[in-house]
Amino acid sequence: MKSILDNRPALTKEVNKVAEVAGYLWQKGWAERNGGNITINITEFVDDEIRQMKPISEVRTIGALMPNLKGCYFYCKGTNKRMRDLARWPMENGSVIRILDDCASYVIIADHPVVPTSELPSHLGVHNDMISKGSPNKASVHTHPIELIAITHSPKFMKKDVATRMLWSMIPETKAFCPRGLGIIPYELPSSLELGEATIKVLEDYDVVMWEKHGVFAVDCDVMQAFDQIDVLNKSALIYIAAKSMGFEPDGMSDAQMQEMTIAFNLPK
Ligand code: 2HA
Ligand code: ZN
Repeated sequence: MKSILDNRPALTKEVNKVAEVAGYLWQKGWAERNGGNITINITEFVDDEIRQMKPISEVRTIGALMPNLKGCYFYCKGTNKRMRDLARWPMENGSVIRILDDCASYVIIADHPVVPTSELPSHLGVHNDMISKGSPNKASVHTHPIELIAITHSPKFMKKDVATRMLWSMIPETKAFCPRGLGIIPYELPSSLELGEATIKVLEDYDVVMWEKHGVFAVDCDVMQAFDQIDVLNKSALIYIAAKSMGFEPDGMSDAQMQEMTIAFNLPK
């Protein structure tokens, strides 16, 4: 069977990275059932032949206006699809969509009429916003990392930057590789417009945001880097929990040690 990936090595590489990350999310226990979703702006890999491809779905509305996404193309995980299946069969568990000229609707163009993720309005809203700011970010990942979600069940960690400071102080790499920290979004209904809007707002100051008692949403230049940011944050949460289960509150790196590292690695304050 023909695939949009045939003879397109650059696009294939991007989709294969999504599949690899989907496998990690499953192995880490962050992607139960159909949990989580990934969207990638693949417009830079689209050629004339793809632009001519006929829709394989009816026209579907996004539910919000996305003025910067006219003629853009995205690979999206399918709604109700499993990350563990996507890891092996990315084009059966996700699809490529084209945003139409009204900036409010889309069609699926390949390979199968797999309907995109339930969080599509949040994801596309974020992509729309990143384009408006000239951001190089092309990937957005939503997943359910166990230990990071667990800390959101404590109100003290829901205060601005309390979780960020704790996570950064567990191991020097965390601030180095997630230099903007973890933004906090108080609980909102999954898939809601409110959740999407809050995500766009908090992403102005962070690359990874926490949806209280639900999961994280991360953006980066590619899917692997978005995954890495979540992974280093969750590693810190694991160290915190390991210390707590040994019966003590971890000291964390001191302010002086954090400061020294921030200067040495040229990180934002
Ligand atoms: O796609 O995780 O938040 C399943 C979800 C929705
Ligand atoms: Zn979710």
